[in-house]
Order: sequence, then C-alpha cells, then structure tokens
Amino acid sequence: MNNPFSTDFISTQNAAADQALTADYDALANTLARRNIDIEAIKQQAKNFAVAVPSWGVGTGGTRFARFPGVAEPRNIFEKLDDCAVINQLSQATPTVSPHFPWDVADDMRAVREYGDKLGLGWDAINSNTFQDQSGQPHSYKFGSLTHTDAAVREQAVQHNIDCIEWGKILGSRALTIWVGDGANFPGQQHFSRALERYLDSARSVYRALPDDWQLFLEHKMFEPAFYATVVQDWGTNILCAMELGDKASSLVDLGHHAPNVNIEMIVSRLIQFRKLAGFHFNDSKYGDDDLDSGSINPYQLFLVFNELVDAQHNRVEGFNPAYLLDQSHNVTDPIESLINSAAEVQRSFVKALLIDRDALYGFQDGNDALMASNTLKLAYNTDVSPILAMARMEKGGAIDPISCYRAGHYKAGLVAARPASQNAGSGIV
Ligand code: PSV
Ligand code: MN
Repeated sequence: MNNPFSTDFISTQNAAADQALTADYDALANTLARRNIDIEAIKQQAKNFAVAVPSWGVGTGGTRFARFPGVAEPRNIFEKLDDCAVINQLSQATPTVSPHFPWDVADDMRAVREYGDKLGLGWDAINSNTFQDQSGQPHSYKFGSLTHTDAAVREQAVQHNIDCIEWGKILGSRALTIWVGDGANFPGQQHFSRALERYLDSARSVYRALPDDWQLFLEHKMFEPAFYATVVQDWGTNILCAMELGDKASSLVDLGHHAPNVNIEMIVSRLIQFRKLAGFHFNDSKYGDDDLDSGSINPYQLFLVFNELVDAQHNRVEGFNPAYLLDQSHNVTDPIESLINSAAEVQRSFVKALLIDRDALYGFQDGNDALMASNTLKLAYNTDVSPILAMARMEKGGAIDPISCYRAGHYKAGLVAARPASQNAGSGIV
C-alpha cells in the first residue's frame, strides 16, 4: 500500500508549527532550569519511551448493545499492521504491536513478521483467546477454559496457549499474556478453590512450554463476562498465581480491571516491591472496564502510576522492566487517532513523573509534611510538557501535531475502496 505519510509530507506539515514549538520549548527549558531540570535529558527519555499498540485496537470496537463500523477498517493482520505503522510514524512512540490469537493468525506467520519488519514494527506480548469459541473448535468455553471442570476443555485451552507461543516465536515475541473470562454468574455455581486449582494446573502446563527467555504475563479482571465471580479476579489472586508458577510469571495490570476507586498506583508499588510487575494494559475508565482512551478520564491517576514507575527506575529496582501496552476499545472515534492520542498521553504521564523532585518528596515524606509532599507531585503534574513531547516526536521524524497531520493525509479516505465496509454490525466488546 501507499503510505501517504512520506518524510516530505510530515516535514511540510511540521514547517507550519516548528517556530512556535521552538519558542515554547525554549520557554519551558528556562522554567525547568530554574528547578534544576535539564530539559534535554528529559527529552531524551521521552524519545526512548515506547508503548505497544494492541492489534485489536485498530478495528472499531463496540459494546454489548451494538457496534458501529468505522471507515476503511482493517480486515486482517496485514492491514492492521499498515494502520499500526501510521500510528508509529506520526507518534514515534509505538514501535511494537501486541497481537491477539487466533484473531491475528495468517496462513504464513513468517510473512506477517516480514511485513512488520518492512514497516519498521516489532512485536510485544502475544495474547491468547479462550474467552470465545472459534469455528470448528471441538469443545466450548461457555463454562470456562483453563479452569473448566472437564479436562478435555482445559487441554484444548492449554494447547491454544502453546500454539500462541509457537506463533509468537515466529514473530520474535518474548511474552505471552493470559487472560481468561472464566468465572460464575451465580453464587454456588463454582467451587472457588477447585476452580483456581484447575487454573493453576493449566497455567503450569503453559508455563512449562515457555522458551527460556520468555515471560508469562497473568492478567486479572474483577468481572465481565462472569458477573458474580471471576477466577482470577484481583491483583491478590494474580500475584499468588504468579508466585506459585515461578520466576517467569508476573502480574499484568489492566487499568480498567479493578473495583471502582481502588488505589491502582499502590497495587503497582506492591507488585514492583515483590518483583512481580509484568506491565500494563493502559486505558481509562469511569465505571468499569470501559476501555476508554488513556488519560481521557483520570489523567492524575495515570500520572500517579508513573510516579511509582519512575520511582522504581530512580531507585534502580533490580529486574525492573515492565511492558507497556495499550488495551482500548474505540467505539466513536477513528482508532488510529485514539491510539496516537493515547500513546502521547501515556508518554506525557511518564515525562511529567520524570519532573518530580524525588529528594524533596522523600524529605517531605520523612518529615510528615503532607501538604508539601502533595504539592511536589502537583508541581510536576501541572507542568505542561507538550513542547517536550512534540520536540521528541519531531526530532525522531514524527509529527509535531500528529492528529492534524493524520487528518491532512486523508489516510482512511484513500482506503475506502480497498477496504470495503464490514458487515459485522453486531455487538462485540472488542
Ligand atoms: C479483557 O477485558 C482484556 O482486557 C484482555 O486483555 C483481553 O485480551 C482484551 O481485553 C481483549 O478482549
Ligand atoms: Mn487487557
């Protein structure tokens, strides 16, 4: 396909904004210098920041009620990669893709890897799917997968995860994320501890199939699709499972998978302390697992999560290397725009957290000066780091203003004929 975003096109778009950017960047450099912060060092870290795009996020999502298809939706992994390449080219913050199987299976997985290589895209954690039945599959997951009461169903689910590892090996991925929707809709439906024991048994079989240099990310979620009880429902059960399985297993935090008002940044801190933080599925939410765009509802929470992450980086916590992935559902926006925006919002939280005066904060904590401790965080949070993000993007060949650059390129309009409208207007979470 023809990528409309040539280097020339992006530079022409940037030309309209680069003088203003230089002025804003210089002004911010002065402000930060007064706080003994070297803007160039911060910009360098912004340039090194990366968050993976979920392959499923580039298609238009839906709810239980309906799905309203978007324009020129990608129909297979190759077209999804084309869209991911646009996101990365303009944002310069998403060099990897996190695939979901079997949605992203192709006849020739080597061709998928080569296509990604050609577009400059690498691969992050792969995801298995035992929360849906696939056509031709012998056993149904209606009553569970890795935790099903019937051993034959569990074996089928284990085998799917092993197949995922094989596809991931071809792509060059190094981690498998397991999330199961298994649980119960009625009190009494499921024996809690037996179900968890079955989960552990199945997960051990998957764990044994991991190559030496692979990690197993376990993802918990409080509810949905099970509405009374979910087998791996919270970070407590999650870390217990990760500890049972071994060093290669750790806990993945999806920001939408907690009870309302839970202190997620504190969970992050605990997982870091016990060396069990796998990484994140970033998104935002108001009520439940809303899968809204990162930073759109509660940007302060995202900043506070990054405060913990930057603290771990600052203190050189051994083995600290969390995976950053987006996991969102875009129901009313062009997914490309949402993902560009979201990557920048996650990056923004990271950069703001870098501005926290840690020594001052530790001093206020030790001296029990609650107000000044809070103000130290707020000073960083209230700093507009947009010029750092824009400068980092521009210097890497991306767009100063990626959304207006994307709109000027009319990317999707140019693909309407090649990607006919999807007939799938039914409901669907992803
Ligand atoms: C489940 O809600 C989840 O967060 C898991 O990560 C899935 O893999 C993903 O969404 C897509 O359904
Ligand atoms: Mn998730």
